[in-house]
Amino acid sequence: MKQMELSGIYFILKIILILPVRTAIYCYNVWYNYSRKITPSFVRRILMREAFLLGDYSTCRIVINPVFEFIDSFFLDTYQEISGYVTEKDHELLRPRLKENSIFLSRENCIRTKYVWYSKPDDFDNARDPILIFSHGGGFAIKLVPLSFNFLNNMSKHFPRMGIIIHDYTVTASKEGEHPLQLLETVLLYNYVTQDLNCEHVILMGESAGGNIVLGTLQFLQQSNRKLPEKAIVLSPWCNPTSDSMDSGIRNSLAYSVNKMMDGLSFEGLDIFTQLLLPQSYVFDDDPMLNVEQNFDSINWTNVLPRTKLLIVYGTDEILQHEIKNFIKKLDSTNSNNFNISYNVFVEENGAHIEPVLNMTLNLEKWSRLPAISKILEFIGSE
Ligand SMILES: *[C@@H]1O[C@H](CO)[C@@H](O)[C@H](O)[C@H]1NC(C)=O
Ligand SMILES: *[C@@H]1O[C@H](CO)[C@@H](O)[C@H](O)[C@H]1NC(C)=O
Ligand SMILES: CC(=O)N[C@H]1CO[C@H](CO)[C@@H](O)[C@@H]1O
Ligand SMILES: CC(=O)N[C@H]1CO[C@H](CO)[C@@H](O)[C@@H]1O
Repeated sequence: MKQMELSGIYFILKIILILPVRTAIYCYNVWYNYSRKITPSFVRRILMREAFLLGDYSTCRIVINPVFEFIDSFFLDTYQEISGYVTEKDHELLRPRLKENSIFLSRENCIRTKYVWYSKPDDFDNARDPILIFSHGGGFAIKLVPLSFNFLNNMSKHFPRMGIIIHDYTVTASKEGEHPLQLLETVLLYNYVTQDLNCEHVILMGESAGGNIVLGTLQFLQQSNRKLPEKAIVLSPWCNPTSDSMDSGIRNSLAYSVNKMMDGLSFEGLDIFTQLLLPQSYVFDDDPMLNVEQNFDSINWTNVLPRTKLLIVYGTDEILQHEIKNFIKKLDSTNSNNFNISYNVFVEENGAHIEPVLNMTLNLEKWSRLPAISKILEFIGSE
């Protein structure tokens, strides 16, 4: 306990003393070597990236998550809890991947998850009005980043008739958060929204690790013969969270040496998230619902795409773009009528990881005209 407190204090000291210096040096480097203008976005990217690297495995649990939860609580009502059991059909899908020590082997284990209505019109009509389920990112380990509230708030202003639910799934920074719990919790929430609330126009939205959860969930819903959501939006999805991109040499390629300086995410940071995520009691190496690009399952995606309209957004400054582009190519090669790169993909020029979610433009008019945002809004509003 004492040691944990100490490492928390040590982390905070480093944030105060080292972070400003590192950020200044890296910003200077981006300006001097790559001739990019240092915008507030660059300062934010580099601050986030370097702050995370000053911590270690325990930082998420002892500092970052408590601080984020504290700040989030000013913007959100209390989380509600729902619980349920894995159905027999779902269990059949999981069982081949479960090892002897998995807690999911028994169907007696109750699954619990938390969510909150971020926005709900007083006369919300379950049959007519759209409902958006938001799965936040943070490498499966971190809670909702408070910087997301500008995005969520303006989104709710722009679509006053749309319900927005934020999913507070169990993160890997807590001991019980082993994969595929995040997926099962998302399916549980989806069941609740579609069966208990009878919502008919569901949109799943996820950013980064949340994007991975959305892509896994779509496949799970399809394989378990559920009705799929009308739309899904993934922003900078982490496509291969447990595969090591070091092996493929991507990290050392020339293009990535530039992206590494520009992005808000680092390969070293991803490694920490991967270590926390690696399932102990689940066979994941060939799982198409986890490493969605590497283990791409074209048969299942051929069944998903006609049912769910998918939008993928990423930026050209991202270190994750290589696997996102490959994933898009694979989706495109299924030749679905409901997916083409010109409509279902938006590439943000000079955009970093999850840039649309973190953009701090306060004026609704201006915000809704930012290229990536305007595409997302148009997609949500489309028939
Ligand atoms: C791409 O999809 C959109 C929406 O489904 C459609 O309007 C458009 O015609 C398609 N474009 C091509 C080139 O197939
Ligand atoms: C928001 O996005 C626009 C367009 O990409 C960019 O010019 C602006 O600097 C961003 N603002 C912030 C505060 O992130
Ligand atoms: C027009 C409008 O409501 N814009 C809001 C976008 O979100 C930010 C952060 O919550 C608000 O400050 C703006 O007023
Ligand atoms: C390759 C393949 O068919 N993968 C899975 C797709 O979904 C079905 C169920 O709908 C599974 O049985 C397959 O294993």
